[in-house]
Amino acid sequence: MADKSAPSTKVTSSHWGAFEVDVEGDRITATRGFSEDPHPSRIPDVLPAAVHHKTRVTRPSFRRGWLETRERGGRGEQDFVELPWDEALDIAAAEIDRIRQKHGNTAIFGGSYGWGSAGRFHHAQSQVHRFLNCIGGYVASFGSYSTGCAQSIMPHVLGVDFLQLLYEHQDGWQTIHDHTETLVMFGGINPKNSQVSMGGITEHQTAGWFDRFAAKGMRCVNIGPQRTDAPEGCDWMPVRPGSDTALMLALACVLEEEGLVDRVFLASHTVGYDRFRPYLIGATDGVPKTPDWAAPLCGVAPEAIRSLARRMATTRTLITVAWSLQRAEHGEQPYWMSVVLAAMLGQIGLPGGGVGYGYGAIGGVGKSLIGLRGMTFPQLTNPVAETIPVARIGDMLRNPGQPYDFDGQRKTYPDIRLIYWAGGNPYHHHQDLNALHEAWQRPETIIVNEPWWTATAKRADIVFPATTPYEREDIGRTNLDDYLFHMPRLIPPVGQARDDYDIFGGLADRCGVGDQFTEGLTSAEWIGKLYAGYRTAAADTGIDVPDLEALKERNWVRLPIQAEGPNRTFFAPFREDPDAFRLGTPSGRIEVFSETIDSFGYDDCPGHPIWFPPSEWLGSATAAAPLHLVSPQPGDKLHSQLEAALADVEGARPETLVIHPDDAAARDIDTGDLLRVFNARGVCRARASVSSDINPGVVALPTGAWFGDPGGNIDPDGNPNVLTLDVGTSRLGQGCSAHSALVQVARL
Ligand SMILES: Nc1nc2c(c(=O)[nH]1)N[C@H]1C(S)=C(S)[C@@H](COP(=O)(O)OP(=O)(O)OC[C@H]3O[C@@H](n4cnc5c(=O)[nH]c(N)nc54)[C@H](O)[C@@H]3O)O[C@H]1N2
Ligand SMILES: Nc1nc2c(c(=O)[nH]1)N[C@H]1C(S)=C(S)[C@@H](COP(=O)(O)OP(=O)(O)OC[C@H]3O[C@@H](n4cnc5c(=O)[nH]c(N)nc54)[C@H](O)[C@@H]3O)O[C@H]1N2
Ligand SMILES: [Mo]
Repeated sequence: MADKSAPSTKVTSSHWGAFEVDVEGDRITATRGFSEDPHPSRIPDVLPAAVHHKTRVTRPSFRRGWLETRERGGRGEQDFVELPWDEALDIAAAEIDRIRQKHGNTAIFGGSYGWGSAGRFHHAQSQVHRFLNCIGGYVASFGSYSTGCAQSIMPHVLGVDFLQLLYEHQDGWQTIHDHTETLVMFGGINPKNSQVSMGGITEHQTAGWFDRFAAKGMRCVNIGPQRTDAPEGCDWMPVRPGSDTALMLALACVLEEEGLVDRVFLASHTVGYDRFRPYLIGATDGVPKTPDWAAPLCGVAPEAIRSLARRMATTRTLITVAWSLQRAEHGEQPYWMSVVLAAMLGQIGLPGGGVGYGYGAIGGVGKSLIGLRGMTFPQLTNPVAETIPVARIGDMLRNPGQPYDFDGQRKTYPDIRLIYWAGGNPYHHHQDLNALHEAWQRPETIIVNEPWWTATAKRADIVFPATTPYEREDIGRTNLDDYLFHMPRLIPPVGQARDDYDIFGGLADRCGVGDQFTEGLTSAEWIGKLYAGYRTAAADTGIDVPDLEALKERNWVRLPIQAEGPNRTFFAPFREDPDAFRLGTPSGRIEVFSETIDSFGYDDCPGHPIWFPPSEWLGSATAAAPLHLVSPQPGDKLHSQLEAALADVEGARPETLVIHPDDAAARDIDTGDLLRVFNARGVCRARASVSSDINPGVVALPTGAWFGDPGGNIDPDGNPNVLTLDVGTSRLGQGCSAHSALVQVARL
């Protein structure tokens, strides 16, 4: 522990990058950007206030109705009773035991989705999963809110795990810089989002790359509802949200009409184009997918579509697609269609050509690093096989025992009696929060480990106060970054907060699996053990990393793992010899038509890409809900983290809603006005920002505000998830459909 009298400064790591922290006595007093970072994030500015905020959970707390009578309703409405740690752990362990004895481990939901914090040992999700595995397992969740739909569709189309594709088989920024002439960005590439990366991003470089692209004369086209989704200097082609597939089909149709299709590539490297082409040219449904057909759907003039298609066919073109496009109803389609369009252009496997996903979504995409094994706290094996697609939690709670479809499987929702959440905030991340609040009353018991009184903590029965990364020692190291950090313990735990490891250790002891959970090791011993394993694996790759004592001394090191020269993705050898380097699809080729998907018989995701209008988009706008709401990631924070202190900043809440001048004028709205944003699902407040950087008919309200009162009451700080639609992307992907929502806006 720091000497109380001597102020000190240390560097620590986080999902938004490294930063310096000043400590005086028991308090964090200030933060500053890290010296090696060309564009440090401002997110930690509010960190000192957040860490010591009055909304910290300071003691184990029990919802009164649950403690007294085990009553289920009333979550989110009752006060909490504080108990000493030992008694609290006794009660929680007895309840966990009761549920698993009576209903079995399939009655425990431990998916516990969320970003938690960046340190590798105190990774809350690994901690809760390991604990639950020790006591016989839990119902887990598959995929992420970020890319769940892509994780289902892309293996069928490209034969590769989507996350592996993202981090190992896409062109790096240098290759794009050297070779790409036209960068066509569906959903943009936003330096605001690449501020963040899972486990950390130390040098923020995306904006710097775009300066270099501009200097080189690369043509960068941002296709989407907001100009601000790409750096200044990019062309903006405004499209209606949810219509990208129609636009891609029209681009493909121009290639067909004008003889620009690379038929040799299609014949040698793909299967099923002959099954798709009749749909494209209208032979199957009498509707050729021409620019004239697409124009009223996507709002782009036919001539602009034609000239973009010609340019794509005659220059080295990289198509990039933001993850946001698959966080929408029928999100499978723009992802699949982007591959088909790239295949028709015939540039897949050429440097700087083809298609890529999520550049700018997080900072790690596009970095070319030599792969080094990361550091993870082993979760052990889950004896329970049941999982749900991560974004179907509301459906799971509403429909126990009911069947549903997912990626070719007929599955049944489990009957959940106990939820354990650590390191995530479903009342931030899930859609249609008023409906979730209803479904959330059903389980018998909900336990949450949290540093702050988030909306999720307030809706739990048992809340254990967790430390933040600044109150414990850890290691910061991810495969997406070339820095390694010792994250020192900077201050003592706030209140009676404990590390997740100690909370689960205490529960494991009481459930009779203490030795299995801890293996007899303290957290310091675990960190030493995991780090030693990491260091040995690094040495096997020829990379020398300091021993733990030396790393503690130095605080951080930069690892020599930057890949030299243009990177070669597996599409390059596949291009050269598709028989020797088969893809992992059934045909070994890119699947324009998938016999597998076709065999599922899904009317919402047939055997080739197809245009489906979403149930909520501008094409289905009504008088009651005439505007399309997109709810992107917040620029000034990570999801709902540090929200407590941000909400105190003068003028920061309610959250800002961007609206076009025409839509504002029709409602007599000026910048700064307080607004009511509403639809049949809910109501929230927001503050207007009138701007022509957004499409008419579209409004943008970022995620991140904490959810307030349930029910018909107005959500005060502006959480867009009171308005969003909680349906799966389709029976194939079952991803979240956050970006498909219609709303109305009025002055408050
Ligand atoms: N409308 C709409 N909704 C969306 C999206 C969208 O685009 N639009 N995007 C979705 C996406 S992609 C994502 S990834 C999700 C993000 O949703 P989440 O990952 O759930 O959001 P976070 O706010 O990061 O939640 C992390 C929680 O962990 C807590 N925490 C931090 N450190 C620790 C720790 O050490 N221990 C414990 N026990 N807790 C800790 C934090 O206080 C915080 O409450 O949101 C999704 N929701
Ligand atoms: N600062 C910050 N950065 C973050 C995060 C954060 O919380 N804060 N979260 C991180 C996480 S977990 C993730 S998953 C990534 C997400 O990365 P993305 O999925 O790329 O991010 P979003 O911000 O949801 O969406 C980007 C833009 O897509 C546009 N868009 C929405 N719908 C459509 C559509 O139908 N068509 C087109 N063409 N465009 C559309 C919107 O204008 C939106 O601004 O961001 C990461 N980066
Ligand atoms: Mo995400």
